[in-house]
Amino acid sequence: MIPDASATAPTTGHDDDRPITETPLVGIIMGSKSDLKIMSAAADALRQFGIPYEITLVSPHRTPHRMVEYSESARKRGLRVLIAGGGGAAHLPGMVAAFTTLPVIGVPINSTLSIQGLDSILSMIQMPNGVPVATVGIDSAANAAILAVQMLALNNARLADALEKYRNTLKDRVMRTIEELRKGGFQDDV
Ligand code: C2R
Repeated sequence: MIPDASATAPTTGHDDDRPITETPLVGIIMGSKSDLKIMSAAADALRQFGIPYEITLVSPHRTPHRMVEYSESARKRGLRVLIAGGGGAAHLPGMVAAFTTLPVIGVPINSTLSIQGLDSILSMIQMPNGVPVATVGIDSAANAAILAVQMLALNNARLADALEKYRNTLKDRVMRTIEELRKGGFQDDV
């Protein structure tokens, strides 16, 4: 079993017609412990949606064999989506994508050695045709998790409903802010 740490949560996150299991559906991996402060946001978001996940470190250059083993075993172990974060020469998402046909979401990280995250994002986005990585914004680990939930919601009505509710909370927050601004004298045109 590859992961060092795993976390599971009950409730939703499974095909409607399947029994609920605690098997991780999303694998969160990153190049270094120093990425955790960013990547933990992905874990937090998955927990909010009740998605069982696993989280561990995999470095393509420091632990290349572990990377291959993790990627090749991911589907067999029941994972459906992988979220891979890295800083600097961030080859993790692309190389993981080379070893699995699971969807891979890349999170470029503005780490200590990074050139403001630009090197990381450029290492991820221009993948060769046939081996895509869905790259989110720099440090956007929460968005990576939401994208993973959207993928899982394709065949899960409960998750789709949870996403709808989540979107409504975003809308409500903006509408409340507009009301507060108006109370403070802000005049908008709509
Ligand atoms: P350290 O703090 O461990 O030096 O890592 C990590 O993702 C992290 O953002 C600094 C940054 O280096 C990244 N990292 C890579 C690789 N391994 C770690 N780019 C690799 O093998 O490509």
